[in-house]
Amino acid sequence: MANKKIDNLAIENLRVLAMEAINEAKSGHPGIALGAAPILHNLYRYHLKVDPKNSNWFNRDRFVMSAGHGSSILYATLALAGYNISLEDLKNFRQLGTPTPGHPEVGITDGVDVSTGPLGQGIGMAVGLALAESHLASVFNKEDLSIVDHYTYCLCGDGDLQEGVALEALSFAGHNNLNKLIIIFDSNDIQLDGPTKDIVSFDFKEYMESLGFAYYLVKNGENLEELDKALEKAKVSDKPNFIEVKTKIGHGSSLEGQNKVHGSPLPSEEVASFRSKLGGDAFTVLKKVKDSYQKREEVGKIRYLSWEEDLKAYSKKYPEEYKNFKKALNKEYKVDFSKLPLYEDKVAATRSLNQDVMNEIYLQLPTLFGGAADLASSTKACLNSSFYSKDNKEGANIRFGVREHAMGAITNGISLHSGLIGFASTFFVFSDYLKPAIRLASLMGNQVFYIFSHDSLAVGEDGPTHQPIEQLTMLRSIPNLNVFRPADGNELIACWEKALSDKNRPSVFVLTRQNVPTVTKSKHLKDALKGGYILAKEKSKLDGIIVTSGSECKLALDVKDELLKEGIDIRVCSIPSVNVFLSRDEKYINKVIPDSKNIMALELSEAMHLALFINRTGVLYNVNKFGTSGKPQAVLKAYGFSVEDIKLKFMEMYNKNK
Ligand SMILES: Cc1ncc(C[n+]2csc(CCOP(=O)(O)OP(=O)(O)O)c2C)c(N)n1
Repeated sequence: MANKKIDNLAIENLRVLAMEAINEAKSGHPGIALGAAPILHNLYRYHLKVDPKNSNWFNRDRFVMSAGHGSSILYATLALAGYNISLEDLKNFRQLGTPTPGHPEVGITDGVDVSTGPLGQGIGMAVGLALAESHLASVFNKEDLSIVDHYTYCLCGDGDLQEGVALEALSFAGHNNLNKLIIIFDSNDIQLDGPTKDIVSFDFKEYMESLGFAYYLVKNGENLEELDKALEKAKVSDKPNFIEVKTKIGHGSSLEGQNKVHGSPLPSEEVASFRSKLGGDAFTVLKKVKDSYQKREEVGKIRYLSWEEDLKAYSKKYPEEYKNFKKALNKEYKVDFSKLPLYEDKVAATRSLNQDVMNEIYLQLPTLFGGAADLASSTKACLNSSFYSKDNKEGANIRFGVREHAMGAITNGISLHSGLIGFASTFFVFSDYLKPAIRLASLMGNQVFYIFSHDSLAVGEDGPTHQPIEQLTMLRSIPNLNVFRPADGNELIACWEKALSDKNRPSVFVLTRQNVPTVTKSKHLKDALKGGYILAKEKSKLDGIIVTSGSECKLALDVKDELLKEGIDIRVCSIPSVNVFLSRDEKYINKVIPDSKNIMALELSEAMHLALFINRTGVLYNVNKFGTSGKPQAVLKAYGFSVEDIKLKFMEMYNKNK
């Protein structure tokens, strides 16, 4: 610790800035801001390897503020540390269009690596960042030159640690021995509604050690030396690290130690008195504090430049690896889709086809890194690579175990890291378990691929708990998310092409368990990229349309043939992605599905979004109750998904509209 007096001044200055921001906004969370200020100061002033003027430096230490409600103290620290956040921005804390939103958001605030706020998610994403670092280090580092080498720090609170996703992620980190992960626990014994003793009773030391972590206790969170020692030990530890720091919520305020200080501003007079004790005007930084942080900035710059030197040496000594490293970092890998197969009469489950397609893509895009929640053999989302483990960090397949929620959060961390694209896989019905992480990926514009198989009632024997009904609707309603439900291998390839081109958007692939025939021809492929197209045109007059997706495409084509025998001439439109289709211009959408009578939206799901394409003369042929256990064909028949039943319904609509 360089100068205790200046450190204390800096911490007080940070506290006052955070309080002023909260009071100006008349909202925010003073409790953690006051309690955890010494932790943030210590990290940014002494430990984090960052260059604030080059905040996206690949080899920087990552910091995740999992307790995202502590944004005020994070922003104040980032402003002091030299990031592109001004004191004016602090004044505009939580206001529309500012870089200082209510909770930290990646892409909005300079220096924020991860969007946080939904408690627990930050811990999962930190695990993903640490996992990405360890994998990339083993892929690119050489004995004489390390170009990937950083820590991942995560600050969390009681709330984070009570979430199931945290336990899933921490047990994953412990098992895989992610020793460059440093979790710092703001342990203040208080949460929003009251004392933590009313809610949890486990011993953190035993808990964390049992998960495979090294545990350190900092008895007094105000004691920077104690904190420093723990951080220094953590940095050389051969295990993942958990530092429990005893702090006081609302430190130094009239509400210190009370849950009331968690989330409401302090009286203005109290904030004014904090400021007058410190000196200077509101929203200012003392010169000594500024100078001290300036020194740190210089250190950061030197470390960055030294890495650049290493990289230069690496490029000379290992030109091929360097080329790949740069490509990975800049997402410059181009997949040549003409190298992928064209399916003609293949009959297979789309989950199996996906295994082939993904691996073809993987040959050209070696930055894929992910796995399944103990279902790789069923979902078939598995790369032609080995499995990652603490002894084989080069493996590109991850065994997430039955930890779906953490799998979602961890893959977010992987893709946010840069250099890798994460993928996650499970049964479609269990996409519910990843939903908060998928939502965050979409919000962050984070390119992650979700491979969900067993996509409908056709799951059969496993019954209603395993038969998705409402999941398509849930996912299709999330902004900035591609949801693909391809009919066959050719549509699947088109979906991948679109997913790969959307570098700031996650994509969901919804795949069948059961075999499906190839229904498309090469002429359809360009149109499939548009998210929706005419799969089978009417013969001579347009008597009606079936709008459908995935496995129901074949059903719709058979219904079309049957209707033709009755003199009814219909069109079949395949919509592998509603969101992609709706993003096309109106002219194209109307060309594919003109607003007309007799449109049936057909899907083995709740299908609310397909109903967008019908008017009051149309029919939504969907599933609006839970499924049932039985042989797949029997279940489908029982729920009306047979050619005969659909044909009858179509004719009923047609005759009614005559
Ligand atoms: C998943 C989720 N649930 C609930 C909340 C609302 N919330 C924000 S902070 C908080 C209390 C957390 O307590 P703790 O981590 O101890 O924070 P402290 O009170 O110490 O600041 C709650 C319930 C949230 N942000 N995310």
